[in-house]
Amino acid sequence: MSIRVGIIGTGLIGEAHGRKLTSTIGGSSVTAVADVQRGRAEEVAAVLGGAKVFESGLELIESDAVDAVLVTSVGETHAEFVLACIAAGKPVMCEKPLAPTVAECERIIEAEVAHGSRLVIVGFMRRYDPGYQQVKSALESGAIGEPLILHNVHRNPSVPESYTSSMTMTDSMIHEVDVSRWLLGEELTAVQVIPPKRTPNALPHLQDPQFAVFTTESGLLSTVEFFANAQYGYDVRCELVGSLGTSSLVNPVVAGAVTDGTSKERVSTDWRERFGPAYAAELQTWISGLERGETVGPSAWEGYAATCVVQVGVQAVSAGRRLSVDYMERPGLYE
Ligand code: NAD
Ligand code: ISE
Repeated sequence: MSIRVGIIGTGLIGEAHGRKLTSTIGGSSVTAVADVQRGRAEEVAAVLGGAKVFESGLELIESDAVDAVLVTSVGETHAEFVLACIAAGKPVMCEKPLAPTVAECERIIEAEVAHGSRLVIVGFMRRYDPGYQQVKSALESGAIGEPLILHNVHRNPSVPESYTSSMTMTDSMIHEVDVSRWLLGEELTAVQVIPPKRTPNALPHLQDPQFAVFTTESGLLSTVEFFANAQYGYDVRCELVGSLGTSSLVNPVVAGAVTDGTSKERVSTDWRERFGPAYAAELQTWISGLERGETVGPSAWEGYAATCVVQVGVQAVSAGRRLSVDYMERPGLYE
C-alpha cells in the first residue's frame, strides 16, 4: 500500500522532501500540496507529477486523498497544522521547530496525549546522518569512556536579510540542541551565550558568529559555534570528548582533486546537499513505519524539549549570563 502524503508549504524544503517522496522513497506518493503562494504550489505540484493543489493547509488535512501530512511551511504556522492533523487522527511529520513557542508545543503534547497514541514526528534529520550515528556508536561501545564535552560547529555560507539574531537559536542552533540531547541522552538544563568578535561580513542587525554553551542535567557541556555568513561553504562539525578518547564527525567527501602535490576536497554549499542522505533516511523511516501502522521518528516531546531550550537561548542572547531551562513533567506517552 502506498502512503498518500500531502505537503503543506512548498518552499525549499517542501519541494526537496516532495522530490524524495516521489522518487527515492519506497511506499509513498504525493497526492496533495498547499501553499499561501498558490503559484509556487502549482509549480511544485507539476514537478511532483500532478499532485492536487489545495486552497489551504487545513483543507488538505481534511481531504480523503491524504493519509499523512508533511508540514514544511514557516515555523509560525506549524502548531495550527499539527493540531489539525491530531484532531483529524492523521500522522504528521513537522519540520523543525515543532513550534516556535513552548506554549504551542505544550498544546500539541496535550492534544497528542488526549488522542492516546503517537501521530507526530519532528524533522530532526541529523539523527539519521551516518557521521552523527558513528559518534553515538563510539560512545555507546564504551570506546571513548565517559562523555565530558561535546563541541559543535555549524557554518552556513550566508543567510538572507530576513534572518535575525534570535534565529541563530530558533532556526539553526536548534539542530545542535537536538543532537546534544540525543547523543548525550540527557536534557539540557542551562544555556549561556557569549558573543564573539563580529565578522566584517555580518548583516548589520546580526551578531555573527554566535557562540553558546549548553549544560546538561549531569553537568556535561555542549559548545556551539554558529556562523551564519561563513562565506566558504556549509560546514558542520562535531567532536565528543570522552575520558578515554574522542570521536569526531567526518563530513562526507563530496568531491576531491589532487594537483601540484596538494590534495583538495570540495565543501558542501548548502544543507540540502550535505544532509541529503539523512533527509532521505528520515523520510523512509517515517513512511516504512506508517506502512506497519507505527509512528517512528523524533517525537513531539523531542520537539517540545528543543523549543524549551532555544526559547531560553533567545533570552540568553540579551541576558549575557547563564539561564536555566525548565520542563513540564514528561507524559507516559513519551517514555
Ligand atoms: P521557505 O520560505 O523556502 O518555504 C516556506 C513555505 O511556506 C513558503 O513557500 C511559504 O509561502 C509557505 N507558507 C507560509 N505560510 C503558509 C501557510 N499558512 N500555509 C501554507 N504555506 C505557507 O522555507 P524553508 O527553508 O523551506 O523552511 C520551511 C521549514 O522547514 C521551516 O520550519 C524551517 O525551519 C524548516 N527547515 C528545516 C531544515 C532542516 O535542515 N531540517 C532546512 C531548511 C528548513
Ligand atoms: C535551516 O533552516 C536549517 O535547518 C539548516 O539545516 C541549517 O543549517 C540552517 O542554519 C537553517 O537556517
